[in-house]
Amino acid sequence: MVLEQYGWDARWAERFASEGPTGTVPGRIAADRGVRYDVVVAEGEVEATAAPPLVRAGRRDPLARPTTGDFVALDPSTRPWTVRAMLPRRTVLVRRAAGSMARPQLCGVNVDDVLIALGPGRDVHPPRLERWLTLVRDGGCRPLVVLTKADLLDEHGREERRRRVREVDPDVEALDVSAESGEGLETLRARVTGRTVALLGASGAGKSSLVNALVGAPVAEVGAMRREGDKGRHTTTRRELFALPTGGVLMDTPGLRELGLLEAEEGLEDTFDDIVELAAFCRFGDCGHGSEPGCAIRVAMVEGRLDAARFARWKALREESAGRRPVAHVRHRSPRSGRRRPSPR
Ligand SMILES: Nc1nc2c(ncn2[C@@H]2O[C@H](COP(=O)(O)OP(=O)(O)O)[C@@H](O)[C@H]2O)c(=O)[nH]1
Ligand SMILES: [Mg+2]
Ligand SMILES: [Zn+2]
Repeated sequence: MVLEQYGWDARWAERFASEGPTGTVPGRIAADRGVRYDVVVAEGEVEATAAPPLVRAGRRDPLARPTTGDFVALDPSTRPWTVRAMLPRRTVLVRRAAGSMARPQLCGVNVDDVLIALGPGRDVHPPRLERWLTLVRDGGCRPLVVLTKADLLDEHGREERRRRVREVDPDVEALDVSAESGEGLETLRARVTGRTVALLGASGAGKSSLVNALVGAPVAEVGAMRREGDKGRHTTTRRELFALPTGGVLMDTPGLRELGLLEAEEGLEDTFDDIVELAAFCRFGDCGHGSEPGCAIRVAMVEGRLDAARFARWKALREESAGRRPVAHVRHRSPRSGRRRPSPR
């Protein structure tokens, strides 16, 4: 049965038997396109829309709206099929944005494990890792730290990276992997068999490479950074749930991708607080820290109080997040959801 490849198990079957309305069949939402859903059912994949009561519930409370990863009860007699009910979620990954935007954003549901991808170098950033671990555990999911690009590190480098992770959390599971050499992939595949997993990590950490290695096909673009205008380009054709050939389900939703990026962005000011402090002394509030007169950062570099390489890293990271700013703006215009989707009326 196809649905079994998408995480259906005895516990879900039991839930469905007791809560599924008469005349419905079970399914799992594989892609959320706003008004329409792609749903995996026993026979394959169908298109469906939510029944009006579910749509209304979702308007009142965005977290109540069925989305990718949800197990649902469907009426197969309508065209498209109708999502009549949603089975209670096992886990809920929610991003609570800091500041004025109080509305929590639903990032992923029914995810068992979250793979936190950390690359070599400065990617093990303690405050950020701590935030991610908290977020994952608060959602009811299990974190698994995936130390990517292991082929780039010698034994000393690997031990150092593991040590940095242990310092944040001595008990979290951590695994060295390399999409390049294949190291650790068998262990990872075995570990995620029978589970629904999602990936979290900063851009460049090696998530897409890992997705492709796990799925066994180039479903994710490697080395691709989202830029202004990219958003939504693929949303009409993209799958968001992948059945892994070795068992297990991989979830890759825009909400999850955004979660990693935004969290990484917020961590930026913690890491580079010295630079942020200096920038406050620049003459112009919008100083680009180039040739502007009265630039406190340039003066600090000239006087040797600020390492030029460190400044360059900060600048690169900031430009990276600037490329993603439109995402944040969309969130403002449409606080009910992080995605640009047609309003469900
Ligand atoms: N050496 C090495 N490079 C890798 C590995 N995985 C990814 N990369 C490289 O790291 C860069 C970012 O990878 P990508 O998968 O796009 O990261 P993402 O931004 O997290 O999705 C690309 O240039 C990849 O080729 C790996 O296991 N080993
Ligand atoms: Mg990627
Ligand atoms: Zn400046």
